[in-house]
Amino acid sequence: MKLSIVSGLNEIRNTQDEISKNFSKLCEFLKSINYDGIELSLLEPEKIDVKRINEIKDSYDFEISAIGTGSTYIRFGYSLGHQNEDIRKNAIKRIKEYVNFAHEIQSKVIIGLIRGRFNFESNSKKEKSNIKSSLKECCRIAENSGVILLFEPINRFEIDSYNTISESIELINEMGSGNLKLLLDSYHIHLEEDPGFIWDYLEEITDYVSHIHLADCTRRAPGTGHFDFRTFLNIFNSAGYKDFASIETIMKPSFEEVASESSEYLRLILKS
Ligand code: LER
Ligand code: MN
Repeated sequence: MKLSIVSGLNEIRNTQDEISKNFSKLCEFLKSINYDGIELSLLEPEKIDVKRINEIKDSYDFEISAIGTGSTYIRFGYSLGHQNEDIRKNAIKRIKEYVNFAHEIQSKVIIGLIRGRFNFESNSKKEKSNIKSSLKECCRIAENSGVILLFEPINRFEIDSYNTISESIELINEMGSGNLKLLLDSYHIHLEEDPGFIWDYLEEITDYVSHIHLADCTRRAPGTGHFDFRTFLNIFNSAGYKDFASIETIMKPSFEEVASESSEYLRLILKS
């Protein structure tokens, strides 16, 4: 299992030189504390000089584990489940940009918060149907570029549908695309899944999983709360999981401290 952590590049405000310099600094720091890669949360990937990013990541022998897309919903209001067709189309257009970028840097694209939330003009049934038709288009885009999409079940306080793993797997099966895989986030598991059955259930579905997010039950660094990371990660290790586990937490007291402490704690767990 490889280890990464989420960061942004501030591609909206920064110049190409600033983006490259920051990315290079991030790679150098993370490499020095035993990370294998970085997950990038981006708003406009097309603004980034992908050739320079590739050169920097290769010079550190580093990977970009996944691309986060949730800011498209938060900043632009575009979402895959929206009742307005133009807004859905805009979200799909943005996914195309993310997929192009991911193709260039050999990464994967997350389908999480970009599903959106429904408002008073819609309802749960309509939202699900909109998500399904949008996701079908996203799958075709991903298939044409050979990029994996990572569908993330997200807790009910942040999003209205596909909160649980089983609902998400049902959707993945229905989509029938080899390019649509599952992203599991320990924080959402803690909030949504039945603690009595979750470990047995996870053993059954490891083949669907192609990315993992790690945060403790307070959404702080792993090891600061009571989520059982040893049991969780060992299920995937025993199943021969070779993809990334990525730290996605509140970065307090600081990004640097969360990164170092999480790496130390998780490397210890993964060894034992
Ligand atoms: C995104 O990966 C996620 O987990 C959401 O809860 C947004 O933070
Ligand atoms: Mn997540």
